[in-house]
Amino acid sequence: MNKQSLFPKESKKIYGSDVMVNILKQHGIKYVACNPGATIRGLHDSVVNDAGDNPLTLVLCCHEEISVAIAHGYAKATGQCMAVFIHTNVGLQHASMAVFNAWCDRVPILLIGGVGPLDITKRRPWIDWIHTSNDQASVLRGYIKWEDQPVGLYGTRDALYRAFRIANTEPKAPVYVGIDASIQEEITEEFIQLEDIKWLVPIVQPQADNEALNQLAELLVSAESPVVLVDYMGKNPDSVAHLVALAELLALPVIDKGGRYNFPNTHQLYMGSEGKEFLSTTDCILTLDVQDLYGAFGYFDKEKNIYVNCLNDKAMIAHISLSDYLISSSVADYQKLAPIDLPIAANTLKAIPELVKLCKSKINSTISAKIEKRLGLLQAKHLELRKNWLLKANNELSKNPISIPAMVLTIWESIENEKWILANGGNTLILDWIRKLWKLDKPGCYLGFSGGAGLGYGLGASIGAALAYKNTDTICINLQCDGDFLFTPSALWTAAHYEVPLLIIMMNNRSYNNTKEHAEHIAEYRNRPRNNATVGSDLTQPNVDYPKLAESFGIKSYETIQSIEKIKVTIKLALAYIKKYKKPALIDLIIE
Ligand SMILES: Cc1ncc(C[n+]2csc(CCOP(=O)(O)OP(=O)(O)O)c2C)c(N)n1
Ligand SMILES: [Mg+2]
Repeated sequence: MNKQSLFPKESKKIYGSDVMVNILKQHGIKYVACNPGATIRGLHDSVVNDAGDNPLTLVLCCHEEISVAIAHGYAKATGQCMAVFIHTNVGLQHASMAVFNAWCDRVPILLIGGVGPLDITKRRPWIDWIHTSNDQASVLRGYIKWEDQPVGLYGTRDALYRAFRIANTEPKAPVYVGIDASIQEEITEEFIQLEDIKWLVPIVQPQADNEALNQLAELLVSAESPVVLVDYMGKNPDSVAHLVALAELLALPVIDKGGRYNFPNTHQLYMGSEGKEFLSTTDCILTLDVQDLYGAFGYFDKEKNIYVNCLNDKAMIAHISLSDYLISSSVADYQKLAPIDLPIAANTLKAIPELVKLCKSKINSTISAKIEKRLGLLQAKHLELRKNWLLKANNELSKNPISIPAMVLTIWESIENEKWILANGGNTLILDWIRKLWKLDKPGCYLGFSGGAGLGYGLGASIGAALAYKNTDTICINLQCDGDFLFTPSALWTAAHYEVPLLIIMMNNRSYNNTKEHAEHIAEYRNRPRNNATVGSDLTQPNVDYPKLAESFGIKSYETIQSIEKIKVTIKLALAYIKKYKKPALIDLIIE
């Protein structure tokens, strides 16, 4: 990078925020989402007046929660960090919910906050006093990986380099740097060294201990009915091929909790997300980046309101993860403590190929015969599972209102020959059916869930993913729950303005259905009328007119769909529109 290209051509003077923006560009950052404000006006000016190479695109958002959700979705779609500029204490409070989601989902985001000015002689009366907080980052402290509020431009330079490295070192997570408005606006007398590429070298990831991996290989090879449980391993998409190799080598059934795309669901060793019968009979479980390990060993019985553990006592458990390297003492997303016989701290991307090598070296003819026999049984099991899932969905095709399995199947049949990725899958039930019925066989085709289950995620995250696919022929699909949507409907403006290739299909049950289910359950338990469960959970009177709302933001929409027959034809029209005009579209679908 040469010095000339770093700063606006017309301007002879270089400002603090020019240096900051160039540091972002050095890291390959392309987009910065923001809702503007006085404490980030220096940064704002440096972005929009950048006459150098590869200027950043400012993605204007109508709420900071949307800015952060966009960065969240973008990071999952690309594996790259986005930056978000956040206007002081007020913007940070709006951003915090979405930062929480990104934290729980272990997604890197570079959050840059405007601060102050801390020097009271530089403050405007009233507003700069209200908008200056001591310890501003305290709003986020429980769910970011690192924070800094540097003093001076040199300190800010170091903080940004460090922030980027920390956010992108596994386990990845959001980081926050609060930058005094006056540092952004000061003229730099000296040129600040930017060319030291040693600051940009990526970290070498930790490999597992050799002895522990060898022990694990021994366990897996000698086991009678070993099982793999996987959840977030696919955060490194290259690890999927390694898991496929391991599973095929040993005929391991794979139970996929779906935090990311981990394993092709069409593979004969894919066994869905529950695997009750495998857990109850296995003698050895390998768990890979599973977030809720204890929860994954069983299921929650809604009727009885209890967790049922399916794991048999004799199973040896080995877990490969770096999760203990990033723990918050305030968010209990580390989950209930689970029993582990062989905990291995390592990056699964590096550990699994090494494990494959070790297992290969231990297979003899007796073990080969055992594996062969197991494979036959597992193939049959996989086919049976898929047949039953499809049967259930087909049996529901005539249901009215449209059922979730039937809807998921019909949407699949409408897009299977298109180039698509699933940017957001609504809620956990819809996602579960997607994993049962869609063909998910390429890394990147499925981006998981919100992480923190904080509503307001879907639309922003989908726009972030769709930004990554702008100017391509891939269409991002968002199965968008109505309740989640109503937290951040103004994200439609950003989708329209930046013309992202996004198909939004409203999962419109005119309800906080999850809330209604809780209300019904508790009423039943207390012997009270179930009918009142709709009070405080139904989103009716008035019904929201989503097509009209979308049109008002300049987004193409279609007549609300009430019957399953209309789904395919409407999706076809919407896809043709998105391909032709390279703009988003919305379909409103009434479901159960
Ligand atoms: C920020 C936030 N507020 C409240 C909740 C509690 N909550 C969980 S699910 C849910 C209803 C979600 O409704 P919708 O998105 O329409 O999905 P549905 O249950 O109808 O499928 C609510 C209110 C939450 N998870 N996050
Ligand atoms: Mg709903």
